[in-house]
Amino acid sequence: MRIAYRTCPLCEAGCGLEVSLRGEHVVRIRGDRDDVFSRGYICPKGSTLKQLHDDPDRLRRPLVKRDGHHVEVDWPEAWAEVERGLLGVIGRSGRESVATYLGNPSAHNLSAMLFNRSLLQAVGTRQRYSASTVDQMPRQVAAAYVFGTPVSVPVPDLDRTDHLVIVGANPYASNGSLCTAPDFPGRIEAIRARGGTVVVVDPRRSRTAEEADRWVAIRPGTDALFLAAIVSVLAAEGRVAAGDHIGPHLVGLDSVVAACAPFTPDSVAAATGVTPEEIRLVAHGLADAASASVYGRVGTTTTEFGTVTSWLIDVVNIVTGNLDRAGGAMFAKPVAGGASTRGVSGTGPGFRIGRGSTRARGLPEVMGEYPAAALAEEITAPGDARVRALITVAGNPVLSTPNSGQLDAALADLEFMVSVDIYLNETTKHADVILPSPSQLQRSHYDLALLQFAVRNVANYSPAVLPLADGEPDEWEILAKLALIAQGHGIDADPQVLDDLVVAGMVRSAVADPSSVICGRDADEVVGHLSSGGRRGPDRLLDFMLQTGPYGAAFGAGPDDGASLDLLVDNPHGVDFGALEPRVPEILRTPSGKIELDHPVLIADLERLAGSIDELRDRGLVLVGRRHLRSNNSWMHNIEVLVKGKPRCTLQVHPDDAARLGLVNGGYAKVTSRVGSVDAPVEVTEMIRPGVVSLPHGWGHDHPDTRLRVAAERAGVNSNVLADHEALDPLSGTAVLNGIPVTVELV
Ligand SMILES: Nc1nc2c(c(=O)[nH]1)N[C@H]1C(S)=C(S)[C@@H](COP(=O)(O)OP(=O)(O)OC[C@H]3O[C@@H](n4cnc5c(=O)[nH]c(N)nc54)[C@H](O)[C@@H]3O)O[C@H]1N2
Ligand SMILES: Nc1nc2c(c(=O)[nH]1)N[C@H]1C(S)=C(S)[C@@H](COP(=O)(O)OP(=O)(O)OC[C@H]3O[C@@H](n4cnc5c(=O)[nH]c(N)nc54)[C@H](O)[C@@H]3O)O[C@H]1N2
Ligand code: SF4
Ligand SMILES: [Mo]
Repeated sequence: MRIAYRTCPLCEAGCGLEVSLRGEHVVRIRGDRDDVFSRGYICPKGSTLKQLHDDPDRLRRPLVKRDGHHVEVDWPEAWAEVERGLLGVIGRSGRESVATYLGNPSAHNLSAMLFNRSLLQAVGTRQRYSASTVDQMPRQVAAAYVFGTPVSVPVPDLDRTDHLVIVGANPYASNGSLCTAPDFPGRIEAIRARGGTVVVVDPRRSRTAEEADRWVAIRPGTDALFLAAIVSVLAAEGRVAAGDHIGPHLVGLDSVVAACAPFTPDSVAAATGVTPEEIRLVAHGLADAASASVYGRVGTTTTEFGTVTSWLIDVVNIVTGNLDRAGGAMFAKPVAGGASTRGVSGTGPGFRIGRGSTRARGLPEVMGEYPAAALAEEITAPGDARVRALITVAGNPVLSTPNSGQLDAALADLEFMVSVDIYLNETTKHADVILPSPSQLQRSHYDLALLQFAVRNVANYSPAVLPLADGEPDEWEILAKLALIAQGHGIDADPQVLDDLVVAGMVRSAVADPSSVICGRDADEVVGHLSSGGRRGPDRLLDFMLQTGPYGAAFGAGPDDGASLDLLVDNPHGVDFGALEPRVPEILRTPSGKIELDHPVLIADLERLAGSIDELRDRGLVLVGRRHLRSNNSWMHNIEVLVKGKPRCTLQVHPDDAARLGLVNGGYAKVTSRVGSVDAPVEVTEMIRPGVVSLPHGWGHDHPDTRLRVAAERAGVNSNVLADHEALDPLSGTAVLNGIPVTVELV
């Protein structure tokens, strides 16, 4: 028997796992009680890394499509097929005819975090897509305008706050997002246990709402109105006070407050469905609390005012004096560094979008990518510059992105597609080649992305629990080889060569960067140091980031106990660098070096918001999503222990609406939007406000030619057949997945 420790890579909470093994057989997985961050907490998904590893449907060998069917081949054959297909399209139609789509698990994957960039560079296309534009992009865009980088996202200081207002998030199901906090539920309960208050703003009485002191049953898509009204209430009462710690570093407060003034509680009550009294109550709760924090997530970002809503969350935190102080909304200082710690404090180029635009609709680039909602039309709309090939990495856009029926058809139309994925599913069934990455237990891990949004500054590294099979490449080697092939280096090109180039590039730019702790050092010496002991690939790059990060050992120039990979290897339960500390003004990277609260793009969007009040008020039935603790987006429905039990893909309907529409519990309803229609089983429940129905996303596993035997038995329906690809938050290109106008009728 041996025990291995491993951070769970399935969601943003990053719980520590204790894996018991007999030889190479996993016997048990439970929470690691000594983990410095999660302290033994685990959700039902965490222990299923074993089932995931053992899943007979999980791909272990590459698949190539022959005569319409996928067959297993060996790696050289798969690579030859990739080279033929990819270079064929590039040769005929150019690099812009190749699109890339990076999915959510990339953000939980050290290989992908460090080598996707090389792949994108090698392909050399602006046709880049990812799950960001069906998720958090608005939150990042708002942060980039105001604080200067897209990762300068304030998180609620959960463990010290007296008053938490959760808007459009359900951490009891999701375990939190853009707020890395293992045992988020326990942290919420601790707020109440120490006498604090929790308010949940959600059209559904979610599990989180049930645990809160107050549930505000807002109408979907109207949170920006609600938040602006809070600002207007506090301004009218003369209670706007950013605090002495923020005031000197803030510009534009007065103009923002003035711009919010017209959004009085009376003027937004009908559209939001929240009474003026209740809006005032929430405003007063925030202003009266010793410390408070507003936190918003998917229910706020995937809406037509996603960016302005995210910004208004920051505005409310600022006007109540809660930005960047204990118990308020604070910034993590990631141990491995990131855009919020690099470069020169107090200066930056300013954020802008629109370096390029999509071919069919002219939608602007945002953070180097185009809206996922535009991918289908970029493939199908006639023209020389059509997308003819697609590379997906850890993505399932056929279930995850709007108007998925259209995308499904478009993918069938491609000349070539290659997917790096672990399943033959609704998306990868279209791929000519599927390159399987090893299982989650077969690779090392560090949460490079999500620890940038953690409620404590911690660092946790896990080596691979299980070895790779003979000849099985690690995921970074797959991505590096893809990059090399896309660059024309051929199928025998060695990923190790690219790895050496990447590390040398990183080191050289750091030693030449006056703001780096290793500025002026000898690059070769640093590379030698990193490579001693034979470290390569993501681990070597991670060591570099840890050593040069804000707590770094800096190859001997930093503190003795400074961060390095060796330090983390010696501390398998993680290293705790402490509670969040104030970071303003050090974190600011705006052109002025201030918090640019009144960025003209954001102020201007308030006009669009004001102009939509009547339309939002008059909207009929709308659809929202939801998550379940035992499910994970679209891809964990093949794990029997997670999906067993009563069906979860149901249409939740309030009893009043059910009566009006003639729907009965357990019956079927046809849900129809502008772009599509699905038949779903009805669940009549008081847990949703009237006028709103809810269907979870990620289901619809009834596609032929997939290999998901367990999932197919409980296929469910795909809610994104209903999401309209034309409905976007224009500031971020993010799809409207919540608040979709629908009609519902009895089947
Ligand atoms: N209607 C509606 N739609 C939504 C949402 C919603 O709330 N409502 N939520 C959105 C959100 S927040 C997100 S993040 C997106 C997710 O959208 P996507 O990222 O497109 O989809 P996932 O369901 O995460 O699919 C992940 C894919 O990665 C594969 N995979 C899993 N692990 C690995 C790995 O380690 N390596 C590789 N190479 N592949 C792996 C899986 O087999 C699967 O094919 O969906 C969005 N879509
Ligand atoms: N178990 C599980 N955990 C997950 C995932 C999963 O699929 N399953 N996915 C992971 C991913 S990729 C992400 S991004 C996170 C997401 O994490 P969360 O944002 O916490 O996700 P949800 O649980 O979907 O919660 C969104 C809530 O917003 C509400 N809502 C919908 N529309 C509106 C609106 O217009 N206004 C307001 N105020 N509320 C609204 C919904 O009813 C829902 O309760 O979860 C992550 N964790
Ligand atoms: S909460 Fe998230 S990180 Fe923790 S065990 Fe569950 S899936 Fe894994
Ligand atoms: Mo997400």
